[in-house]
Amino acid sequence: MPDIITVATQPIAGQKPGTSGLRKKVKVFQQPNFAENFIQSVFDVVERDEGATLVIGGDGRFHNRTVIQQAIRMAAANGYARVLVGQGGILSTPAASNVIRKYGASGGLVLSASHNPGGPDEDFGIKYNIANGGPAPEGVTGAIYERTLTIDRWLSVDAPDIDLDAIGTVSVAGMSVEVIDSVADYADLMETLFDFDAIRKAVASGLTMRFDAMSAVTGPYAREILEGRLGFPAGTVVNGTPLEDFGGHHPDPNLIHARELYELMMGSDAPDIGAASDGDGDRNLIIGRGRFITPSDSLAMLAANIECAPAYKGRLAGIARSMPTSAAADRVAEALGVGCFETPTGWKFFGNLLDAGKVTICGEESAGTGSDHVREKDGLWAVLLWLNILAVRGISVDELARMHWARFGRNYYARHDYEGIENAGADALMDGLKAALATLPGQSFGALTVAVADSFSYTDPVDGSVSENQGIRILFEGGSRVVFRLSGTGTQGATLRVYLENYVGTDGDLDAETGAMLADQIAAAEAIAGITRNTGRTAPDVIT
Ligand code: VG1
Ligand code: CO
Repeated sequence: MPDIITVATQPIAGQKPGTSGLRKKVKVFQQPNFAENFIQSVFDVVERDEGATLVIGGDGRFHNRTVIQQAIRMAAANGYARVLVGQGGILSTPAASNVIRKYGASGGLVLSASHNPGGPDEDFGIKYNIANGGPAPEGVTGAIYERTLTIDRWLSVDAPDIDLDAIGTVSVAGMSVEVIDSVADYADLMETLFDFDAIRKAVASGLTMRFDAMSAVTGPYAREILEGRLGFPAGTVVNGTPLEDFGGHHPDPNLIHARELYELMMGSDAPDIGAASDGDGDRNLIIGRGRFITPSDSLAMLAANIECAPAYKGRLAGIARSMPTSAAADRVAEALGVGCFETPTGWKFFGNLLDAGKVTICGEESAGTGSDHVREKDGLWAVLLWLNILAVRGISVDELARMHWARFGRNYYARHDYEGIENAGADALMDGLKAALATLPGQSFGALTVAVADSFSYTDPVDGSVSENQGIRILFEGGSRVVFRLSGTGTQGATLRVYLENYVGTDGDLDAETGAMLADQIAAAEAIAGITRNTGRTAPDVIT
């Protein structure tokens, strides 16, 4: 046993994990004991055997290396036998999920605040993933939080920082620490899933793309796979070097923060496909030449064409989507005769369904798509599946989208975000909605009449756990809807998300402007929730 140092501490308020781990300003994480309290709380409550392996990696943002060095010392003091850490402290979120699974680790610490900006004055985050490679479910995050309320000491060892940049194995107070190649295992996994030969042939015959890594974690992964293994020319990947502050940008792959990519794709020099990924590599943006694909549509289109990818041929068990994600995927599930599941927001709710073999592909409207190959959403995976489908079918993104809508109809969809609003106003808005639920059915707002209004509650079909209050749903007669929820990933004030959806059948207008198709729903959302009255805002900050 190493000499263990016991450091006295006290509980620190505000360590409740949100939608995806604990996210705070870097300055908050830099307070004495803040990160240590949380990490020790994890080690105190999570399941593991003697001799357990822990995976550690992050998205490379400011403060990543500092926390990794401390976490390694704490792991040694807490009885772990082995730590696997990505070179330079880098592991994308899906790559970390893969490493946990591949090497039989008991879990992992994923250090990321995802699409939130990075740097000394921006955001940092810590998330714990369990042995299946997925985010800890609510039972575990709840136990971690409870522990942060009573913690009185954390454990460490007297050991210097290790060289995170040198691949190889070192000992830290008797615990083995392996610095591993961040990319190789992940790239090998992708090669087992997709028809790389077909994609290589398409590239050789002129398929072009741009991948914007947004100066975040996917740069090295995209270069190795797209330029290295698939033969896209050098320069296909732009902003490919991970920076601690993401070059001062939000590494959020949407039409606002990936504006340059969007403009390229709408212009006359557009390549066949444009794609981007977020801070930690689990989100994806897909834009064809002249055609943006909403994440909800992307899930449906990928599911409908998943047969093109060798690893999925003949084994699509089911499709899961988060509640606010559009119902486009449900129509595909119905047509294919496979299971269809609606979960609360956050990837942790997909884990049980994937483990039980009930679903093969999952997605969220927030640009997350993934499958049972890991237990996280996976940005590059989605891009590669799109490339695989385009290569095998020999069609463009736009053609594929039009064919899809002609067969299934189209779910016009948008999300309006009101960011950094006052907590009091946000709570008043949600409380007002809850209080009005019983009286809404039958009421009309402009052209729309409410059919059903409820607060979404989910019972996990595998373990029976219940998660309540997962968003307010207003379903209108005719099938359109509005959903309201508060974000669980922000670090300042509250963020209100309003999700808008309107389905048009195959005989309707399948190529209209989204804003126009949602005008009635937008007006109804304001009338029902009093957004301006409660938030002081007359327009959303971000529309995706
Ligand atoms: C957001 C998204 C949600 C996603 C979560 C984590 O959560 O809406 O779909 O799972 O971020 O994604 P919220 O609570 O802010 O709406 V990531 O790429 O930030 O790890
Ligand atoms: Co992310």
